[in-house]
Amino acid sequence: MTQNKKLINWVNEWAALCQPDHVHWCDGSEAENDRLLEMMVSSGMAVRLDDAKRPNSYYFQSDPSDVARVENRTFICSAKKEDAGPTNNWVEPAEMKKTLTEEYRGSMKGRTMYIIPFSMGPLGSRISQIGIQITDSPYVVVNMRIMTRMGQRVLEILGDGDFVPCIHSVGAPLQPGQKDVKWPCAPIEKKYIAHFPETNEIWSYGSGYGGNALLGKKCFALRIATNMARREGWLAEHMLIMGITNPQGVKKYVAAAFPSACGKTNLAMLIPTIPGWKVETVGDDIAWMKFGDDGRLYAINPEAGFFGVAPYTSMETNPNAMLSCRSNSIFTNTALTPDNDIWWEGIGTEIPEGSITWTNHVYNKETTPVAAHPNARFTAPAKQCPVIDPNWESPAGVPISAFIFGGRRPGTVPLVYQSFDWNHGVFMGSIVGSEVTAAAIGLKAGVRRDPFAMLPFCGYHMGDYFGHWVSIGANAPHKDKLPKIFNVNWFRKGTDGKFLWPGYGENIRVLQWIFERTDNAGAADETAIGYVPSKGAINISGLTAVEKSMDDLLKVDTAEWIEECGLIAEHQAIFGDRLPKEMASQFELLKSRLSK
Ligand code: SAT
Ligand code: MN
Repeated sequence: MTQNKKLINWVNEWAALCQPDHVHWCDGSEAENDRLLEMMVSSGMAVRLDDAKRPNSYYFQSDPSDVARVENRTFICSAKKEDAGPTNNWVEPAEMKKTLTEEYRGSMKGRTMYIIPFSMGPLGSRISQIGIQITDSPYVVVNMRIMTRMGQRVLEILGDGDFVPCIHSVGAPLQPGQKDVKWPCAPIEKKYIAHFPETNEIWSYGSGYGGNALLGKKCFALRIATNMARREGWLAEHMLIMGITNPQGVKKYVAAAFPSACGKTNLAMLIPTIPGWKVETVGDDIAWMKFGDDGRLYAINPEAGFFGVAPYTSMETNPNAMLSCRSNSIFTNTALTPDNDIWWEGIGTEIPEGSITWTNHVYNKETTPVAAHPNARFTAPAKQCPVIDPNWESPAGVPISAFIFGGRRPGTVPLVYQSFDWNHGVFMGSIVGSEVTAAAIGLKAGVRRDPFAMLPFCGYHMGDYFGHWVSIGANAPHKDKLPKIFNVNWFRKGTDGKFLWPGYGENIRVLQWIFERTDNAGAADETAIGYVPSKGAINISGLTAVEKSMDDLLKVDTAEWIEECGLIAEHQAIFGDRLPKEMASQFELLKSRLSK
């Protein structure tokens, strides 16, 4: 197992506090995985899906109250309140630990405590990090096995080194003889997703849902890692990573940030509609980046799987995602068909008669609004993606040529534009806005600013985070090798309220322009907001339907942008004196360009 003293002592302390019936060190083997899944099937927590249709795959229904991340119960417990900033909930660390220690006391009674050693990123990469998660949820174990590199191999690489300690309990101890429920969890006011950035610790309590419970993902790879990255001069971002190859065989990698459930997985796995272009996936959610010896920024995907939104994923919208979850996958809160397969809204077929909804009722068109929860998820191994990039596990990472930001904006924001320089690009990232997604509960619907798509994931003061991005540019070993920065908006609408751009595979046309711009090619016009494609610079051959929309798609309307500036001013004001002076001056520059 391990000789790591810190690890052994830490596990012993938590076992003493949580009082599980058993402690199990996960080796990550297939046999262990099979045992856990069989156990969950026999306890009624899981359903094994039909082996012909969906080999080695399982179905789960959560408690109806435990279906998404809980942003209002997520805390950044920095020593000083001002370091968590205006966009995070804060509780003083000692107070949070005191409260939670009482919750954890005896919380694993009647359960097994699993110890999960995991690596975020390819084993042994200089960009990777090791974490150890303690959990009392076997559902978490089998998901972590897909989403991370997990098990004995990680302990061997860890040796007596340091790790990020991650504690998780579903917060539902069992009394002697008490029968377990299908999805144990605690009520909302007892859920806590707490991060201690100065000590790199994660304490999660009361929820079994993905982003709250698979602690490698948002908690470690974003909230804790943003803190590490800031201290050490690298980037931990909510970004997909994709490789794009042009018809001449030239390949470039780009990283793109969009809010959760905004089409990021679709873009990462896009099937180009124009001949000769190829897209390959490195990651669909998170990127960790460090400068290489050649001065370029190299990215790894810290994850090993996809935790994707199921509804509206289909062979039409994202065949590569559908094929990724063909086997060896876990489905949560989808519907279950009578022949033991999964179904969801937008999967592309009619719901089979007699299907069971995510709330475990027989589906009835008249009385049931939806069969799958809008935030139903598939957990699928990344290596099963038909277009997984050959370098996706390269320990060196892949060199990034462009950053792309985007959100859902029915107006104002053109289909694509490029920043004038690095700091202007940081400013563009800082003003990203999008509609609220179903992955987050406890929020009002509508457009919200989501800087860098990091609003729920930045583990420190967002103003300081903008400053960190500025400093990455200022301290880059070779400024001319920094990625170029772009903003896209697939969601612009016409006066008739219809989307102007077809999206999906056609997005390659926008990527083509971005690809060309990273080579200082591709025609562009200088506007007040940045470089916008010149007329005819976006390749729309064979897409006659959008020809008449191109002017509207690329329009930069001064009046709309002056109105936008009013909103940007309100947004910047949130950050007070922690707004970097570079961001204030970028805003001044924008306003003066608009007034010309
Ligand atoms: O909800 S999760 O954090 O698990 C996934 C996401 O929001 O992208
Ligand atoms: Mn995400």
